[in-house]
Amino acid sequence: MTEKLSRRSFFTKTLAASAAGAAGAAGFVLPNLVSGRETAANLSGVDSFQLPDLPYATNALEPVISAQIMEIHHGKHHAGYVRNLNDALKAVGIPGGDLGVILKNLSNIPTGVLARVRQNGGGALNHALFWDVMSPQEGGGGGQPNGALARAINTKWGGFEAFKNAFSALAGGVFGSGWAWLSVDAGGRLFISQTANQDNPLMRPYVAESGTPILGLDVWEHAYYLQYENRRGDYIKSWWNVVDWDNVAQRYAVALRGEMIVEPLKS
Ligand code: MN3
Repeated sequence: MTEKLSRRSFFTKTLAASAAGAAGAAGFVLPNLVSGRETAANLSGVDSFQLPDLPYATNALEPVISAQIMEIHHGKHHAGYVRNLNDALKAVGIPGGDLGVILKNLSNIPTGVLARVRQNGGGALNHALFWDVMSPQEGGGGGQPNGALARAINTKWGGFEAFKNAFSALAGGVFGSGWAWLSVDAGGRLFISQTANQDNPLMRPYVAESGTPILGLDVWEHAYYLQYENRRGDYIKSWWNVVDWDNVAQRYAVALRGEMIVEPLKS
């Protein structure tokens, strides 16, 4: 299977499930997913989710993120989350669906697989978003947002530099493994937060502040240690040079409508 096909397959499944879930109203009601135990037999050998391709070559983000890190991070870590998520869902007969919906409704997941779905579903979604909100510097990465997103950042933090400093401090302050996020809350307001492990702001009530993430920074050691060793602050400082603000702005516009882009935007 080519990389293109596996990417399209990830889209198709998440989008098809989104359409089904949309009928369930604005609250991201979990549609039928946990009533499908009888379909478990039909799911054997079927992967609900597939690893999305990187939207650029593994060396495209150098010198900010090395090709070696990208290869291991995407090809081993992200692939492992997707594989383990599929295994957990298959074990209870949940036929996949919209991963964003699943993570917003974790309390509906059977307790026997809840931890595995939370960890690996989070890992699967978080990394898909992470790859997508970055671009090579010559491909639009870095700089500053403009338009409505820039205005919202200015309103909340008083300027882009102040926002960057606040976000960087949060990311640098994650104890152990986790993420820093820029998200949109239910009232359409921006907020920044940090989460542990592979949690993300969708995971109400498991996170202190819930909303729709539009930008995430992975500060697990696997994201930077091979290149930056213990210097997480240097990794964070460099990372701003590959943030794709056009991508984040598109996610912001959709999040203001109470929806989330789960599938990568880049092809
Ligand atoms: Mn990671």
